[in-house]
Amino acid sequence: MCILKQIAQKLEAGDDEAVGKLTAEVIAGKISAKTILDDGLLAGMSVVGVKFKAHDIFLPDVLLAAKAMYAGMDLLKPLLIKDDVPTIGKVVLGSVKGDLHDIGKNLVAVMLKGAGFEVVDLGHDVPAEKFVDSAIEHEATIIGMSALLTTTMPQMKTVVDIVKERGLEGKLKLIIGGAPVNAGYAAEIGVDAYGFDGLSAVEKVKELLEL
Ligand code: B1M
Repeated sequence: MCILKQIAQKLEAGDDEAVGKLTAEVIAGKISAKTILDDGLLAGMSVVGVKFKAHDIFLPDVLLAAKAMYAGMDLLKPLLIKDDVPTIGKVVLGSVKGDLHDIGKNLVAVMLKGAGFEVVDLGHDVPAEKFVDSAIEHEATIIGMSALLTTTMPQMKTVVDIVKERGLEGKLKLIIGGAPVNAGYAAEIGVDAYGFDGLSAVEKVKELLEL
């Protein structure tokens, strides 16, 4: 069986040791980091999502899959973030309040860093005020928010409202992403951009900064 398929299957099975070992093997075999990410790790995680929704697997299985995802991602990170890339802008990034999902947000951080952005990673379960306070503190011009739950999406609008209340509209640009959000929702709540994945987040942030 193709080694990328094996990675996907071991991730589904929550076998972090095997995912780490196989990922190291494919890296040595000179397969690109993007291919390993897309066709190995993300392919496995997408099956986990489908099975979880269908109640074929349960929360502990998803937690193990997430651990296995990180075993692979940790090895890919240095390949996706090149050294000595000049900084082209600063982004404050986090998963919104109530949301513990951080794999996608961390991938977006890796892609942004790889493109030369400095990322202030606020982690997950980030209160709305903290996004704005941190942007001011770190003199960042972009706030990036990730949400994976329909119940946490409204937190993004709360950040928009705080930005408006503080008269920071135009000074701070906002980008959102995550499985339940889309361009329509971005327009509805009045953020500046929507990123479908890490690569599109990079493109959108560059557009916002006119780079
Ligand atoms: Co949860 N979970 N989960 N989960 N989980 C989902 C999201 C769910 C869709 C599963 C399902 O039902 N099929 C469902 C949400 C349903 C909904 O709201 N409509 C769900 C649920 C219900 C829950 C709990 C409520 C379960 C429970 O407790 N009963 C609970 C909530 C916890 C909480 O947050 N308060 C929960 C918990 C968990 C774990 C902790 C076990 C674990 C997260 C571990 C972690 O992140 N450290 C987990 C996982 C792993 C998932 C699934 C299976 C996979 C998510 C993932 O990491 N995908 C997920 C199913 C799914 O999404 N299909 C599911 C891989 C990741 C790379 O993709 O995060 O989409 P993603 O990020 C992408 C893009 O969205 C985009 O770029 C990324 C790279 O391509 N992107 C951005 C993301 N953020 C961006 C920001 C940007 C731009 C692009 O700009 C700033």
